Amino acid sequence: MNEFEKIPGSKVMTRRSEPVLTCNDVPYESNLTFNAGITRDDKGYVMLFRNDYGCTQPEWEAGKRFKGTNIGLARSDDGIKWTVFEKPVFALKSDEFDRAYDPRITHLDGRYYICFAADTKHGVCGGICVTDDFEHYDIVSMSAPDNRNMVLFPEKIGGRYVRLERPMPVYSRDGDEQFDIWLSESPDLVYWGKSRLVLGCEHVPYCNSKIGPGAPPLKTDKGWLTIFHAVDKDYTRGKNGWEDKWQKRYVIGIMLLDLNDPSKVVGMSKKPLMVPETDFELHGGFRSNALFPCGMIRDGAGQIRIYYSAGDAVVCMATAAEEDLIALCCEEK
Ligand code: BMA
Repeated sequence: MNEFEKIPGSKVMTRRSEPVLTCNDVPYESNLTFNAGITRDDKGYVMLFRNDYGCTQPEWEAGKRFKGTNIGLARSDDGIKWTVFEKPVFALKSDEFDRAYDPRITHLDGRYYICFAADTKHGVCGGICVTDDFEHYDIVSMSAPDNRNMVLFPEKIGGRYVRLERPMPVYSRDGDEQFDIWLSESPDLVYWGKSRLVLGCEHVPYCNSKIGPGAPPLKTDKGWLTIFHAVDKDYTRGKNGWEDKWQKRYVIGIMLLDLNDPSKVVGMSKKPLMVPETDFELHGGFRSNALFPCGMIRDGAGQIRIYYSAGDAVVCMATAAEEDLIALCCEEK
């Protein structure tokens, strides 16, 4: 059964009752399929997903680790039933780069840009690459470390390309992983600057740690509709997932950013949009209790689809009416 069902606690979201992608759908080595970027082209829905491979839960608990991470490609006619291509399409492995992960896709100027995180020998960088066919990828830019969770806006604003990003200031910011959402601009997608704060994690009432941008924002009359993840840490939490302890909970938040200056928040829901509630969100993942959104698109019938990962293990989908999401951001300024 993979039917829509209303889950109590989410005011406006309707989840699918089963994940839309799991490692069982992947024709190559795969253990965790998650953090998927979504777009549409003239052939249908396109998904790029993170694939961690080479380790099972019992092996992990016995001390083994993953062999690696690559990025897989899947296509779908309806955005629900996905067919995974025979081979992964992207990986970064060199003397300096360990892996690329968490792809977010933006259709911009007729091309597909993918923001990704890159683990390097010298820190975590935010990368941007471009593709026209989802087979060949050229790297356009790479940030200095530590930075990740980048998303590109789907058009220039004020004559410049704009991205949201999440630097990780460990030296200068009090507290335990107090990381915020920032914005930078670029004339050419290569050189980035004019960086400024968008949202401090202390301004999110249900968060006591870091936040980060989720999916490329959607333009609406009321502003850029923007989702993000927010983390709360609770040191009484014990094992929930593969690791000995997993004390974080990742929830999804939503806000509206100013159309002309998206560094300004014009409205934000003071409650999370989604929290882990279903069985597959609460149990059985690599890091259970974690919702991590990387895709948000319109379905063409007034509904917005949010693609999110549950437990760093599977890709899931939930929908809401666009007007309900906007109202949530506006009603609780
Ligand atoms: C974040 C990133 C994501 C991951 C999430 C939950 O910090 O590492 O890739 O999905 O944590 O574990």
